[in-house]
Amino acid sequence: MSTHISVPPQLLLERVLTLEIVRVTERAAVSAARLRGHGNEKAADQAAVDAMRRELNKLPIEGTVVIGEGERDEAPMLFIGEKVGINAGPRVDIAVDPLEGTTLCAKNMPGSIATMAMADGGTLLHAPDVYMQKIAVGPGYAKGVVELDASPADNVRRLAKARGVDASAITVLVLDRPRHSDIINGVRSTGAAVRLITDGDVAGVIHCADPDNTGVDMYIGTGGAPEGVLAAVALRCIGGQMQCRLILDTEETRERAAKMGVTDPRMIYGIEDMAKGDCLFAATGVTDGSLLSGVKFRKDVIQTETVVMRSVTGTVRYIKAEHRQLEKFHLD
Ligand code: VTB
Repeated sequence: MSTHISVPPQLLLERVLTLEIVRVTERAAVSAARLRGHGNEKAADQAAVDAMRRELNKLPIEGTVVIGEGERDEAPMLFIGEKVGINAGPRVDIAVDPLEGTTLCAKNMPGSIATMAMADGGTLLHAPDVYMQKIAVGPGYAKGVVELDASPADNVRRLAKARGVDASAITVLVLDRPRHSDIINGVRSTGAAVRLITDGDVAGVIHCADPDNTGVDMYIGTGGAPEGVLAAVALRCIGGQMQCRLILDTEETRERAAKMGVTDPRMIYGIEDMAKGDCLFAATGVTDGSLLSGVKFRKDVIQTETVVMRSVTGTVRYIKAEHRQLEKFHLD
């Protein structure tokens, strides 16, 4: 396919595509938001996936989905390996979570987002859809200030010391799951606070990057690996530290991971192991949340709020958009 684009591919990824990926997450968010509170997770997710795929296929990229809705057999769209874009332009890796927090959206609870990342081709970790242990803190600490294999109590103390505060001044964000009871008890044993979330650990990790405004100093727990890679891209742009390990506790998961190039099943991944090239990250609020406002349907306007980040400069932009050509959105 021919293209009239004469912008050098590198510049495209660095700058021009920044706004393009905003369009993608905006459209996915609007589509999902129409189904907010309808109690139907699948329908909301499908709407976001359809919209995201449609928009991705308009972009001047040769894109490959490396983090997607799942592996080909179980995901009809935006599956890992799917090619997206107009097949002209820079070769890029795409990571998507068209509706992060499907349950939050279905129940119309705070914190669901439409999110994606784009990176130089071959630079994102190809993670299978398995669980991943994660720990994350924001920028400004010495490398290794907290560690995945240290105990939660130890990590709280180390972080408190680095901040020059008492452990009781630290808040740790944790997914509310029975599997995290030891983490929760360990954190609380130091006097630190736990903030529990029911879903949405991409936004959860991002909260750590701005503790003064979010009140969250650290994220600890086991969530999805795809969400881990997306969060790593965001922290790559804004700064911070993350350590993660895939949970490959069965022959089947180890085989799936091996097929994607994972040679050491016990490897601890830092941010640069998950996102080693230049990258972009965007997320649009679906329901209202502490990071982003949700989609608002007004009489003649649809309003969205998106955060978009670039690793090259570390620029973080919050884009509040008012969409007036509503007929375009009736496709969704
Ligand atoms: C997290 C969270 C997601 O899955 O990754 C979580 O960020 C982990 O899995 O929003 P379990 O729900 O199985 O514990 C989600 O909640 C999405 O399902």
